[in-house]
Amino acid sequence: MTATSLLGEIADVGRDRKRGGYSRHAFDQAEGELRTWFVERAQRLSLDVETDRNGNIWAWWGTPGPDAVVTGSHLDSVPGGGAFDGPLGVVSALDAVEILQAKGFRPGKPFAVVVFAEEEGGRFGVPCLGSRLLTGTIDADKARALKDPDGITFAEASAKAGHDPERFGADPEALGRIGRFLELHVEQGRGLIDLGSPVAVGDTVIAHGRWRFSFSGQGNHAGATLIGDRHDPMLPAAAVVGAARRVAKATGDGRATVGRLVPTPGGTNVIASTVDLWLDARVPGGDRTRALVAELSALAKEAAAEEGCLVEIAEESYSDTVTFDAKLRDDLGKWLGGAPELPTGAGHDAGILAGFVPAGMLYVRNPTGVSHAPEEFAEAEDVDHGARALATVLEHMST
Ligand code: HGY
Ligand code: MN
Ligand code: MN
Ligand code: MN
Repeated sequence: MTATSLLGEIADVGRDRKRGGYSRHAFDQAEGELRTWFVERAQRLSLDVETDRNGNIWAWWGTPGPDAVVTGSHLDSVPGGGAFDGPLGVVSALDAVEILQAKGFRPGKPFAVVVFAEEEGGRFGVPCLGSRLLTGTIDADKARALKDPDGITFAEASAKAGHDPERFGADPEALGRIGRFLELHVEQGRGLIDLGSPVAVGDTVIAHGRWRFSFSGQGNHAGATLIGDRHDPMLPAAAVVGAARRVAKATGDGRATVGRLVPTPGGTNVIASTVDLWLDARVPGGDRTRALVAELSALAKEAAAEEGCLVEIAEESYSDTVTFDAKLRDDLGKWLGGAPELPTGAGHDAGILAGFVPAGMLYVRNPTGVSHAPEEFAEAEDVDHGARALATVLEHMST
């Protein structure tokens, strides 16, 4: 494909998935349309498509088998996300196959393009749900019971989309086939802008996790209730939001975000009875992420007690710092003529798989440096450069 048509396809995929509003699991109708797009695009390349027990979609170039070269990413998005986070990796993987097929290359090993389900955790709350299930790093019962903001469970959503949630769980056969995994992804920061390079090789993913803080107080009348008679859960919640920035800043390189805060019942003239907020915390190295969360938890309990409220804090997901396979990382750099290496603060399916198979990443420059927002972008020539770079390294890996 030409760079422009490649960019156009990514924009189309990105737009399609936006129709789903907040991120949807691969089983959901919005993702269903994306699945249809992926299956049709893969079949045009004579790839054989199958969906595994956990809803991840595999497009095989030749017969599935051991020591497979696997590349791909995800199609789901965050609420209000851009078009490139996920689709760039999937479209580039298909384009890389097209490039290799056009030059008459045939892989000397089993080869697959994969789309992992629910990577953002935007619907069911746990990121990389499809790759965590595949690798057995999330309990299948816990996964089945995960609820979306409308109270629909992952099991219900999956069954509605024609899957059997009872089959969820570790898939040693599918995992055992992967020889090496490589994910191409749009960069989600300014690294490549500052390096002045269109492509970089990933080296680490910093530790990251999500915690739910549930504050409960006394719902009441906004006008008739004197300040001294209030137990307003919004107060300790607000204290945590402010402290998250202060505590993260104090670590020097940590990040803490409250992007989602839900008061119940949520009336303008009603003092909330409960307030739920979700903390996304990420600090490079060691146990510093959990230390940051412990500091914020202590503050939350103190602020809740001061307002005569209660608080419950639950860890919803956590991933330790990941370092990608050193040999693959070095080979990628060599095959790409010395592309720079880049750490990332964003989580990826490659980060989950890195705990089980040699995994690596390639990043493509994002000239805005913005991600998880509509401004997320990649120039046509960088998109094209990324797809060709992916084709180059996949040829080496598959020979
Ligand atoms: O949240 C992340 O780090 C990634 O974009 N899923
Ligand atoms: Mn993302
Ligand atoms: Mn992503
Ligand atoms: Mn990812």
